Amino acid sequence: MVYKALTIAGSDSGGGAGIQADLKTFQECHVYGMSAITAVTAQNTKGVQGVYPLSASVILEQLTSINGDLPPQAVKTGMLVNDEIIATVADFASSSGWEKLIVDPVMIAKGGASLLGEKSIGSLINHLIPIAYVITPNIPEAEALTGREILNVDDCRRAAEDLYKMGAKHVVIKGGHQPDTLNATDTLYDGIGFYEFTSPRVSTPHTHGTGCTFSAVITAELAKGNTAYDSVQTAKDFITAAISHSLGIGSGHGPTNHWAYHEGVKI
Ligand code: PXL
Repeated sequence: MVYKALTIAGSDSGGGAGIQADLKTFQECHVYGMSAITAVTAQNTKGVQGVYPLSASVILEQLTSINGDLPPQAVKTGMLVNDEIIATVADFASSSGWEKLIVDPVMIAKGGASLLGEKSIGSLINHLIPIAYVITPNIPEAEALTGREILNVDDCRRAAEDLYKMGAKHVVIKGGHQPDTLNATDTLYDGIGFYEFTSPRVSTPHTHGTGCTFSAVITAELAKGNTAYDSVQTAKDFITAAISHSLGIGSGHGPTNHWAYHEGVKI
């Protein structure tokens, strides 16, 4: 069986985040990767020089082509830019009956460039989170979505409960932005229990695309039929290897190493 996964996201010309990170990750996970591009960005490790959204009709056409011939076992969303694109993707996902929809609520790039209008946060809450199988915010995104201040793992749990109540079946709050200097702890909540995934914190500027890569592993693992818990554990191991052995390219925030995990590089 060939498992297929789809990413609906922005293109990062520098290859570290967005569509490019997702497709590299799907490949590493031995899942056939497909993409519907929402926006083209001009960027490199130094920052985002330009953002060019595509029209909702172009995005809908890509989704229709893919789904009519190559139905995916799992789908992830990344940069969605604005209300119209969010509504188009959410409507298509609902009418297609996609069960494994992974929502990475991308808002701001590492250097500070906006990838989602601030007023579109309400659209994520109203349209996309209610149909998400997994949502994977980082701490600033979880704060923006819940209105809570998150300072520790207990706050992550409270925010995860809020996001679960908004309709997401599983919530993963990524710990990369925690003040803890020793560890990074991700929190998974499935409406029943909390599960924590801890790894040693790696001190490096080369973390561009970590969020995209992490949620792409979850998507690929779910496409293969793995459980949410196992998919998050694999994503944690994959991203820890990718950050620990980053490539050292570019003069700014460099990309992670998408092949480190499967080359068996020791963490
Ligand atoms: O990491 C968030 C992200 C998502 N999608 C695109 C991006 C970025 C960060 O730069 O460029 C296209």
